[in-house]
Order: sequence, then C-alpha cells, then structure tokens
Amino acid sequence: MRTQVAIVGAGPAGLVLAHLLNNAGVESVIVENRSRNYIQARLRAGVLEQGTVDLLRSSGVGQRLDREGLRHDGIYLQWPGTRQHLDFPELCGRSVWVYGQTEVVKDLVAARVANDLPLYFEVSDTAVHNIETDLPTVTFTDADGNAQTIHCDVIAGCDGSHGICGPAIPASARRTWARDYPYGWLGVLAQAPPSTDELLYAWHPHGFAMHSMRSPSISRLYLQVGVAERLQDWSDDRIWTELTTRLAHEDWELTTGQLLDKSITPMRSFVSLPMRYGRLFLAGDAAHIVPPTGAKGLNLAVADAKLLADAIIGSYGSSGASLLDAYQETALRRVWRCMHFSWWMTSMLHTDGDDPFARELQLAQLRYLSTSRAAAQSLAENYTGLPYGW
Ligand code: FAS
Ligand code: PHB
Repeated sequence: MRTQVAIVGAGPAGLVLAHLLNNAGVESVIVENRSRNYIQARLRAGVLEQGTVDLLRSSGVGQRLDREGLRHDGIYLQWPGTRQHLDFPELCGRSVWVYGQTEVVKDLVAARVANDLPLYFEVSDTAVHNIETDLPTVTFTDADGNAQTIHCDVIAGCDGSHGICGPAIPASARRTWARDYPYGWLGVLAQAPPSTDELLYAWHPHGFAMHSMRSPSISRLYLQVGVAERLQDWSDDRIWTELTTRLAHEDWELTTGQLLDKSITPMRSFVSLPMRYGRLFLAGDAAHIVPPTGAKGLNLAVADAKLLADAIIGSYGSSGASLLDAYQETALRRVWRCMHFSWWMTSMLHTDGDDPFARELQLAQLRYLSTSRAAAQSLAENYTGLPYGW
C-alpha cells in the first residue's frame, strides 16, 4: 500500500500524530502490535497538562474529556507534619486534568475508526527499510497472517521504549543518556472513592507515596518500592497498611477498598538520539523515558507528536523541509526540560537508602516550596506544562 506517513505504534504519540495529520489532509497508516482492547486497557498515565487538553479539544477529540475529565487546580505536597497545597491558577494561570491515558487512547482510536482510517491491530514482524532514502517502507504481517508493505514519504517511530524503530538506526549513529533509579512504583487501582480532592505527593521516611484517582469512585495510588521487590510479596493488606502509614496526616483518613489492579513499574530517565535519521522520525517513549513522578511521559509524547505533525504538514506546504530539519533540536528543548523536572521531582520525593544528609536536603527543598512563591511557581509552571514551542 502507499501512504504519506507510516506510523509504527498506536500509543498517545502515534494516535495524536495520525489525528493531527488527518485534520490537515495528510494521509497516514498506523500499525500496532497489540489488540485494540489491550491498548485501551493498559494502565499508564493519569494527568494531562493544560497544553495537552487544549490540543485534544482544538483538534476535535476533547468532548468526553470535557464531560468526564477532572480539572485539578493544584497538588498537595506532604512530609511529616505538613500538607501543603500549591494553587496552580494562582501561581501560573494554568491547571491540569485527571483523565487516564486509557481514556485518551479510547477517544483517539474511536475517532480513527469512525473516520474509517487505516489502523492495523495485532500486527507482527514490523520492520522499517530504506530509511536513508526518499523511498522508505514499513513491512509487517497483518492479523490475518498476510505480508504487507507500506510505501511512504516519512516513517514515524512511535513504538515506545521497547520498539523496533530506534534500534533500526545504526548503533554508530546513536547516542543515549540513561539513569536507572534504585526504586520503582507499586501502583494500585482501587474501588474506593478518593480521599483527597487533588493529587497528594508524600515524602515519608518509609518511602514515597502518592494518592491519585481516575473518577469519583476509583482511586489510583502508588508506593515507592525497591527494584528487587516482587508483587507477590505485597498483599492487599500490606499495601493498604503502608499507604495509610505514608499518607497519614492529622485527622485525615484514607478510604480503602477492593484492589482492581496492581503492578510494579521500574523508573528510569532515558534519552536516545537522533530523533531523526533520514526519513525516520522518533516521537514519545521511542526517543525518551521519564520517571512518572512529574506526570510528563504522556504529555511529552503528545508534544513530540504535535511538533512532528506541524513539521510534516509544513513539508507538504510552504515550509518545505525546514521544520523537519529543525524537529530534533526543537523537540529536545522540551525533552531535556521535562527530563530535568521529572528527575527533580523524583529525587526530592523518594528516599534513597538511609543517607541523613540527602534526607535533610529533600526536606529543605519541600519546606522551601511551601514558603517561597518563586519556588512554588517554578514547580507549577513545569507541572502544568510549558507552552508548546517553549
Ligand atoms: P507507548 O508505549 O504508549 O506506545 C507505543 C505503542 O507501540 C504501544 O501500543 C506498543 O504496543 C506499540 N508497539 C511497540 N512495538 C511495536 C512494533 N514492533 N510494531 C507495532 N507496534 C509496536 N506516564 C505518566 O505521565 N504517568 C504515569 O503514571 C505513567 N505510568 C506508566 C506506567 C508504565 C508501566 C509505563 C510503561 C509507562 C508509564 N508512563 C506514565 C509513561 C507512559 O504514559 C508513556 O510516556 C506514554 O505511554 C508514551 O506514549 P508513546 O510514546 O505513544 O508510547
Ligand atoms: C496517575 O494518576 O497515574 C499519576 C498522576 C501523576 C503522576 C503519576 C501518575 O505524577
């Protein structure tokens, strides 16, 4: 088959890219190795930056978000004896929305299917070819076992942190930066009404804990655990007991309930360059990974997709190749800003061994955020998302 843009991966990056291209009349084909049900149920991010919400609305897929999304005007930071609210609109004039990545994916897939646009699920053997020429191709085996070839102008590698597009770039041309953290998150989805109106990030001597949510009846909570921890060692009771301990504050009570899902996610910071090699462009987790503490992963993927969409659309119009040529340099400004913010939030809130000096530094940073408007504004403008093109 022939198209203008072949997109590998139907996560937020691939789906947003395809949607924005379609709105501009640029054709694309998406190939995805999982099923529709799988990608729509895959528990991932929960917070959308103001810019992401504005983009989904302006591009015509924000209707359900407006009905069901929860606008949050701040977060709570907590450490023993203190629970401090940061008021985002007051600090930086922006908010965030709690609307799960699962819901964003559902909305974008529904729009793609409703417009009868090509999206191949459950493919296998995906591979990219001739990426250094003007005639790149993507080959794959479709769900019926048929070998397929897509002839295109551009390939978008939106296949996440375990995809095939990044590795298709010769190792001699690649450079990576990586930091693996000595801890991860044990995440649970609970049939329990949230005990807090806005997200609660808590530093505790036992380790970090966070209270998020998905709806007025579903809570999403996280516990810092060591990298060697195994899920089978964490009974529901042990999880609730530790969450209750780490989130405790004055006469506040944590509402518990049935656990619907639990998983352990490792944490790493990772950047892989180039984000462009010939006619192959990488976006989202295919190029960079951030620890989830700053709620940047999904939003950075969407920002890449918006930037790449504008560049591709421009290349068929008056911009010529200039925006495509500038893609990596422009994307990296936001990537490294989000990389730093995610590392900073993670380092401030997660205990790492029993280093008393490090703990005092963390508590000093938290106290500074609760007493300095300038410090709080810096967190607020990063958490709610810097404007596109920043
Ligand atoms: P994605 O990984 O979402 O999508 C890539 C897609 O490509 C997948 O659907 C995959 O099946 C497909 N694919 C891969 N290889 C392929 C191949 N060879 N052929 C065809 N298709 C292929 N971010 C937050 O902000 N907050 C969080 O709490 C949070 N929690 C996370 C928990 C986990 C377990 C993980 C892995 C990530 C989490 N993230 C979180 C980050 C996450 O939201 C990512 O940043 C986001 O999904 C990035 O979107 P994409 O770049 O589209 O990659
Ligand atoms: C979530 O609700 O899953 C969530 C929210 C904020 C984060 C990370 C995860 O920083």
